[in-house]
Amino acid sequence: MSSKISLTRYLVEKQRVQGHIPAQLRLLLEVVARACKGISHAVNKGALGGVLGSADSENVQGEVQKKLDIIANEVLIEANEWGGHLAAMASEEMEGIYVVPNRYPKGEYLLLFDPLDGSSNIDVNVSIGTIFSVLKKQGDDPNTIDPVNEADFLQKGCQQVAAGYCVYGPQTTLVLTVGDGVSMFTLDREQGSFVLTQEDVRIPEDTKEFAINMSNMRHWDEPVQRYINECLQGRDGERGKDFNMRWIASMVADVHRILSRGGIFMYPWDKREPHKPGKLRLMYEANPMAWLVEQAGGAASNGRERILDIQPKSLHERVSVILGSKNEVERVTRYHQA
Ligand code: AHM
Ligand code: MG
Repeated sequence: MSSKISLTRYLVEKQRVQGHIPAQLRLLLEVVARACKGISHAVNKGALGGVLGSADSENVQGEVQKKLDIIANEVLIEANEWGGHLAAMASEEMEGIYVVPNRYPKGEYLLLFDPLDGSSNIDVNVSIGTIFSVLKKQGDDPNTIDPVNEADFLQKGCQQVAAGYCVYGPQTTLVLTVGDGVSMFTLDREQGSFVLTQEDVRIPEDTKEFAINMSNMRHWDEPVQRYINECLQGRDGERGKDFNMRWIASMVADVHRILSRGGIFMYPWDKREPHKPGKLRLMYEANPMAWLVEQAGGAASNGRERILDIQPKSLHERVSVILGSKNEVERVTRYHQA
């Protein structure tokens, strides 16, 4: 790339030259990126900033919150509530939706996020991230008609208008789609801005790398057992090739690797908590990642249907997730239909 393109310029061009996004959405994405920059600085400081460790509280899912979960949630809310581009927000860390206070102007967008994904990695200095999804409030003018409520959020993933994540790893990288491919931006700390470092990201259709928490193997359903067993048999088995395995326990970091060099990621339903469809959350984890992966030529399924086609019934709904290189995801889906 001859001259550096900042995220701001990239978005302005998407709005002005290509007409792909409205001004309000451009503003929203810039604000989310600014918030991610703030979270990245906090993550970077670690123990020096007093941000490590538990917060002695639980979120709506009954999970113990880390200090950084709460800090990241606050950074995202404070950055986004006053700009006039949003009607409301929803987060993994908040039970109900957060309606933009009446003292601020309201917009037509809805923002969902997992403020700090991979929380178990915070204190051990392993990559973590922020995942976000943007929907448009359906129907009427948000300034005059019905107040926003949870039902406005319950839209299928295929209705997202923007989605992305920011991974806080050796580099801080923001990955974004507005429905015309996937672009990556690396944070230039000296300049304080995200710089475009990869456009038109593509996931290879085939792979020899899988990501799953193997310690749960005995709890999986038969189709997932079958797929992983075949991978483990390597060149001596059905697949005729050796597979490699990676599991970072931060979905953001695992998906980032898959967008960078291919692979398949799975967090399937398992028998530990049979009443839950999976561990990961549909609306602010699976949907944005599924759209990014599809936009990069991959596939995303719950084993039975395309993730982006699932009609959400509640904000914190969980889902089984299988995503990544297309041919592998289709194979696992076939095994579920057998
Ligand atoms: P979190 O949002 O509370 O951090 O939980 C989601 C994370 C994913 O990032 C990751 O894929 C998974 O949980 C790891 O779970 P496990 O520790 O069961 O392997
Ligand atoms: Mg998460």
